[in-house]
Amino acid sequence: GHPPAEPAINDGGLEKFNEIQKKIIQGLDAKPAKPPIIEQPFVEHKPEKVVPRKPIKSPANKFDLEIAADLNKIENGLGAGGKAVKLFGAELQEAEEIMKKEAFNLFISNRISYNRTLPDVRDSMCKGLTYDTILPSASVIIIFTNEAWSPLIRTIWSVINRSPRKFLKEILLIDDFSDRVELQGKLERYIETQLPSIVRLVRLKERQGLIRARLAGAKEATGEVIIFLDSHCEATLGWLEPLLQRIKEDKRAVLVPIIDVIDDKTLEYYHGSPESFQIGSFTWSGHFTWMDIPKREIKRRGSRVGPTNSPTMAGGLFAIDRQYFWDLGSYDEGMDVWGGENLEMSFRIWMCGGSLETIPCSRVGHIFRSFHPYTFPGNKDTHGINTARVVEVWMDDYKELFYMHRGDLKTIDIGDTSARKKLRKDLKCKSFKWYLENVLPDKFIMTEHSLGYGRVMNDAFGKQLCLDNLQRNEDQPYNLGQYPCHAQMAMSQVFALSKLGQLRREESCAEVQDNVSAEAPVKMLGCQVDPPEDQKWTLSENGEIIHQQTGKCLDRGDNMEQSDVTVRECNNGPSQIWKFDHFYKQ
Ligand code: LR7
Ligand code: MN
Repeated sequence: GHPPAEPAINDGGLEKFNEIQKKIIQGLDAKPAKPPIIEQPFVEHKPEKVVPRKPIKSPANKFDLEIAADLNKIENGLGAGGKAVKLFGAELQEAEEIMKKEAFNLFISNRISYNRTLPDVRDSMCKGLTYDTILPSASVIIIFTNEAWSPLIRTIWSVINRSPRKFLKEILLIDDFSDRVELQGKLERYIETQLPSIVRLVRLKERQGLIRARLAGAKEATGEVIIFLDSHCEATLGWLEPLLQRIKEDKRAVLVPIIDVIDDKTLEYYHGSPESFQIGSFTWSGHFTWMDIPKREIKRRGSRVGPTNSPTMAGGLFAIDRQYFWDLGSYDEGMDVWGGENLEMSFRIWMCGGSLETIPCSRVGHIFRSFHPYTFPGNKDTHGINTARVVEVWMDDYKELFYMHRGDLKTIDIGDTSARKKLRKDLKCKSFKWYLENVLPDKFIMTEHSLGYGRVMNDAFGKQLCLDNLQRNEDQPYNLGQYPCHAQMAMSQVFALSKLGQLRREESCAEVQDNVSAEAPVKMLGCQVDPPEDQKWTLSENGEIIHQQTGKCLDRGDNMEQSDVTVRECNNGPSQIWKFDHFYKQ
């Protein structure tokens, strides 16, 4: 094998590394990808009958004027049927200014009816399904911190308008210590005068973060099933019944709807093809991702609209039997603000005897925002710290794969996790290995499925370069790059040569076109379970990485700085000799 790696001579990438860290703290790197969107014909439907407003008991006050003024802003029919709203000129400019602060188009949202109609986006097979007349009752819990007024109110109305009254026991609004003016007295007044009495508001006395805010909601709830929603959602027709039906059948089934995209700029409710939805997965860096439904799961679930086993959930929108929520250990109270709780709960559900399922006939839209429009007290990387708690408690030795991407978190104080470790023991939960083998059997595990992994270094010309994704968007094909090696392994420089011959990252694989000329770029694109011929590589005795189909060698060129790598005719030169941090003999 190769000798162990020397520490990198010049860590020129530190600045960039810090840049990435900053992004992670802001949650930008952690943003889940939007599911793919395939347009289908638009079908409008009328909402359930709107609840009459309550007669106002207490005397009129200043908030009534504000509430009326808000209603005056609303333009008849704008955004109806979930259609996009487009702005021009001065309005567009004003909206863009607002978006910089709110992370979505509040200007448009304020003009769209709180009760707007939405398309019936469900698979046609859903309309043929029938549900029991007696189903468990639901408490819908909407947590928020400094959410803008109109998306919050629209979320509430969408639930009221599209949930059969006999199943909707209550809507609980949990205010995680907002200080936006309009969320103070005006909100109580709105609830009192405009909303049915099933809506209740609970104010937290200090900022708790979304995890403890949800816990507070669950403690207040009285329904048999609790359903959590983010505060910028819209529920569509028939969203509730299939969730309640499935929990009635199996109390240990935790359910997520299909989460549709509400466009952050136009407020369009996208209606993707019903067959194209994706389920949740995760990356070793500790982030939630979407994945296609594996063939074996399509076979197992039988029907296109059957409950679809999902390895993880996005976290914001899910239904769970209330008792089961507590029996299963609710949430890790040691987690702050945002991030990680969704993977914690996903692993826990599967490893401790439950199942996590996507219910295709239940569809709820969510505004995917480009940043978090609220503060992170202490400016902490809560996603990273929370995720470190997850890996310490649930991932056994596989936690090393996480630290490989987030070496910075290995030494940071993540608080006490002993209560959660005890919970895992008490519930007699299975191992993470079991989870990987049974719930995510196709997941690439670098330490088990490769011949070599880590940084891939080239020492030519007295200056070490490493393979690097150069921060290029991994959701689409990109050219494989190189960059001065980081002293510590950084996310952008983690690569592996898999036993199947893939030169890969976690989800992208290196490919070279068959009919290339003397020198050709190396494309990184989505890996496949059975790698195609043009994505196969071998490692020679002296460290060349040879593309099988073309017989060409991975080559650094004469580069000394950030650049793209290529393949060239093999020549045994130093620019073609690579070594991995970790290397196993074939
Ligand atoms: O300190 C806070 N207190 C809160 O009450 C921070 C947030 N919140 C509220 C906030 O107002 C919102 O209603 O918590 C909710 C979620 O916050 P978002 O909307 O900023 O989160 P997100 O949609 O960007 O992130 C997703 O991942 C999070 C991980 O912690 C949560 O689980 C979110 O609920 C989750 N959102 C979804 O799953 C919606 C679909 C997104 C996808 C994919
Ligand atoms: Mn959200």
